[in-house]
Parts: sequence; structure tokens; C-alpha cells
Amino acid sequence: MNMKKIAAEHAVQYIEDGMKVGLGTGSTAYWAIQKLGQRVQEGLSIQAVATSIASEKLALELGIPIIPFAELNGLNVTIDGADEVNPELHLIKGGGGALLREKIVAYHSEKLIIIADESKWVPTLGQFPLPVEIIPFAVEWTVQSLEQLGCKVQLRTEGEQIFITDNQNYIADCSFGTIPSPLKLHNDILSIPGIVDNGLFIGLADQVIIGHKDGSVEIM
Ligand code: ABF
Repeated sequence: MNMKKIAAEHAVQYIEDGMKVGLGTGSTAYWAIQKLGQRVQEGLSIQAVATSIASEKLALELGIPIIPFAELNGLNVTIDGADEVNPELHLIKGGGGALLREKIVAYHSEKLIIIADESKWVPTLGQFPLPVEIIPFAVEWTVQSLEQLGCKVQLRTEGEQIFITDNQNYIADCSFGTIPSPLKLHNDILSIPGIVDNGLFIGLADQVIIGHKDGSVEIM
């Protein structure tokens, strides 16, 4: 059973004619975009924005209309993946490198539906290294400031090169091991100059759909 696909296809059932929809990024959101594309080809009428260049490209290939942000006053719903989800529905996102666009789009959505396989459900956030988007200027100092918050920092690479986000920034992957106070950490990180945003999504998710090995979905 493809747990990501099951969760994604369940979420797409909630999309109705006329909705303004945010398209997530990653291998789970991929299945949601595929299913939405199929529904659009069958006659569903939606307007969409994407959280990454990759998702926008996929959506356009499938015939999903991508609308300029200036022409939309917010969104009805966004469907996106996550790297970790805790029982309060706080999230770690950004493993795919798109956390900033994902957070902007989530913030402007009436509803954020998170889709994930069962491995993403955790009692406490932090096992997954927290992605932090940082600007390249004085990156060494920004990394030092992050380390002072008690994590080990790895600047993300892609092959031999430093990974560059869609916004021309870097990603620092910060291993905390455990994050007992996500809101405090979120605010502490954002107080460091040079940091654009981080992958903690606090109070943004409205619903989480988990796909299980046996083919069932669980809705939180
Ligand atoms: C995006 O894709 C990210 O925020 C998250 O990092 C990632 C989830 O990965 P996947 O769906 O590929 O498992 O939603």
C-alpha cells in the first residue's frame, strides 16, 4: 500500500468546484497534485497556487490553472505534506526545502490539510532535523547563533554544492533530538538576524490525514 498516495487522495475529496487551492511540495503532495489534475481533466474547476517551482511545473503539466497571487485574495484550502506531526498538530516541515513558500501559502489559507504516511506521526517533535532557511550573507555567524540554541547544524548540500532554495537562500538542518517547547524554539530562532523562517509550523494545521499500511486513513 502506498500510504502517501492514500492520504493524498483522501484529502483531494474535499476539494470542490470554485475553490482556491494551495498546492504543497514533496512526495506526498505529489500524489495530491496528480489526483487534482485528474479531477480537473474530468471537469473540476479550481484556481491554484503552488508552494514550489517543482509543484507549479507539475500542476501546469496536468492542466491545473496556476493563478498569479495578485489575483487571489487568499485561499480556501492548502494540501501539503510534513516531516513530523505531533498530537497538537504542530509540524516540522522543510525537508523538501520549500518551507518558506509553504508557510506563506499556509498562512493565507482558511484551512491547511496535512497529508502524511504513518511514519510522520510522533509524540514529540525534533527527531527530524529542523530545516531553517537562512540568507547566504554571513552564514557562518548565523550558524553559530543557531548552535547556541542547543543543536548540531548541517548546512544542506546537493551533491557537491550548497543547496539553494527557490528563494535563493540556504537551508541549515538543525538536529535538536527533541523539541519540548516548539513555540519557544520557533520564536528564539526567528529572533536571530539572517534567518528567514524555520520549519516549525505552530497552530497552522487544521486537519491531518494519516495513511496507514493496511490502506486505512486516520483523520486528526
Ligand atoms: C513538504 O514535503 C515539506 O514540508 C516536507 O518537508 C516534505 C514532506 O516530505 P514527503 O511528502 O516527501 O515525505 O511537504
